[in-house]
Amino acid sequence: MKIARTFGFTALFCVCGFAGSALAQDHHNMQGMDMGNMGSMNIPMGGDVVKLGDLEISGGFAKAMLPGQPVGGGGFTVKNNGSADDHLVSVTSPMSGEVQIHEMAMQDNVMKMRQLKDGIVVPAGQTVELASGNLHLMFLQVKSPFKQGDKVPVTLTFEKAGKVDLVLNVLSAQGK
Ligand SMILES: [Cu+2]
Repeated sequence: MKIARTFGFTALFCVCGFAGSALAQDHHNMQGMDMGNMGSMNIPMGGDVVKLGDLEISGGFAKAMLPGQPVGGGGFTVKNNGSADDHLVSVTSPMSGEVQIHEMAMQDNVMKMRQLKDGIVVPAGQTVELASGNLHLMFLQVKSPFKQGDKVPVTLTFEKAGKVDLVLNVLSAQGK
């Protein structure tokens, strides 16, 4: 897998803190990401399991931020138990001016992250993990830096299933 081979590169830097050690340690998660049935051991410790229609959302987490750091990272896992695709359209949080959905991808041999302005598809019968670095949430204009043990409320909007509130548990800066 191309991404896995590039973990050591400094080009992996991502301002929301997903590059480097977290990616290197979790790259087995990324490799398993397109498999529909993730073992629970691969899901980071996080918030509760929330059900919304056919969707099951779990493992909500955010990373602790350094004082003065304006941008934070986080994620969750969403499983689509239904027979129709759904689509995560947007994420908002009262603790952040804007929440973007990001992906990291190789571009000209450099790992870059970009905003997925159209959100992401959650295919029928599959699990999508915004947690392992490839896909993640990025919190912009964070009002006060997330501290380990804090809770970050977010609202997810899905095209079919609608809106749901989720609480992200703030883990260490390494996402552990
Ligand atoms: Cu990012």
